[in-house]
Amino acid sequence: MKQERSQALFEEALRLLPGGVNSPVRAFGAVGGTPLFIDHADGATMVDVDGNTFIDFLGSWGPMILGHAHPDVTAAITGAVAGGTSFGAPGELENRLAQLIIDRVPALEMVRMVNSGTEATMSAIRLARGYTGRDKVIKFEGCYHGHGDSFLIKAGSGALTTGVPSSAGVPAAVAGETLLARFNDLDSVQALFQAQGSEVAALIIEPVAGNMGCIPAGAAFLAGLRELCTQHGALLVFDEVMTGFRVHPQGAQGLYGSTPDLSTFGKIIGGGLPVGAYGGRREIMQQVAPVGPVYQAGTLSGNPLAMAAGCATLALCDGNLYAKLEALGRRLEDGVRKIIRRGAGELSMNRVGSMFTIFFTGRDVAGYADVLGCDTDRFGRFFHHALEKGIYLPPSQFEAAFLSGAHTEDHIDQLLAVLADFLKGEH
Ligand code: KE4
Repeated sequence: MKQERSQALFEEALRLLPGGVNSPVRAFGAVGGTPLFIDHADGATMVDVDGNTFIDFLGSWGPMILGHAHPDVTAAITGAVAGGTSFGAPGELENRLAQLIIDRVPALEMVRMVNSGTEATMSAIRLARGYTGRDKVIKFEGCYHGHGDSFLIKAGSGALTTGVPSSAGVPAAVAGETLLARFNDLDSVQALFQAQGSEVAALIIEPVAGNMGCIPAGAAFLAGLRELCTQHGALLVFDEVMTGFRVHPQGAQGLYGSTPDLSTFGKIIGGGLPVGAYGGRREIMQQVAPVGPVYQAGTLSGNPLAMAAGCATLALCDGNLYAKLEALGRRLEDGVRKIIRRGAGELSMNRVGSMFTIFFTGRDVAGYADVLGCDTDRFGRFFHHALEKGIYLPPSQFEAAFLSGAHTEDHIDQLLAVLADFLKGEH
């Protein structure tokens, strides 16, 4: 595969940007090789600067549920841009997108728009702390909620899994306010609440994890989290930045029938433009400035172009789209399971709707410990085998892949053929 232009641009980028990228996972560190510079994309395909065409199963890490350059989204943005790009004052489109989100998620009475998923989760935790007057936060090993200090935490050696920084620059004092539990392990949560429940402001979870690969939470586990949070007066926060309007018209909370106290969103609600949001019951959200004491702000929050793209995207997230995504996802999963049954090699798969991960392990993957058993070198070889065959997957075993309304059965069959070919080549 020709890569001269990507290589030249990457060498230039290495002089300009840390690691040559504006977000670490794009640097191909987990799979090796030179990251491809994308020139343009349309529907389910992306074309790089060397003219290589790929079926895109990354979908920009989740936002592109309609596929790239959907004409309605493009028209909404170009229509809005003619009227100016930012005013720093309220605009009607902010009401429109807020209403679209609130109408779809029963647990929401109010939302606040921000510019990224990280801003949404950071703000939701600050709000939970302000609302409860408590400082501790419980999160789960393997879940990612953006790069806020309270989330860049790994389990410490302490008996109560008090957090320690997983990144330089995170103060130990901040890390000490984060407690770590194990995904799909209610006992690990119960132990934390029993020991420090009166200090816990919030428990935050990806209801379908996407950042250790795709791992759905068990329904009983989520129900148990709801009970524990209610019992101890902590807020239950669903981080739906990835799952929101991805796995169900009402997000994962609709899929599971759960009712979190706060929810965070991103990705799809911006249709590819920078948008995040957090929301919940009115009595909680009224604690947010300027009406309440919890401060949060942003120059470009509610930006008219981003609002236009989000409104156009959500308007098309209808029953037909979710039915199509489920049919395509089922076709893919059936195909992978058939390959697994043929005993082609140690392989596992999780899928929720149009979000999935193929794991290179022989074990079922229900939590972080299972993921750590994956053969990441084998995944790297598969990633590059697929790339050579015109298939663009997330460049890490610990990520979720996505389908869009622009994918077809033929795209699914091409991915299945590439997987089967790779496994055959291993023997
Ligand atoms: P952003 O700040 O990247 O918009 O959102 C942070 C975030 C919050 N919560 C969840 C559940 C998320 O998945 C994310 C971001 N997801 C990653 C993909 N693993 C974005 C890709 C990247 O970091 O470049």
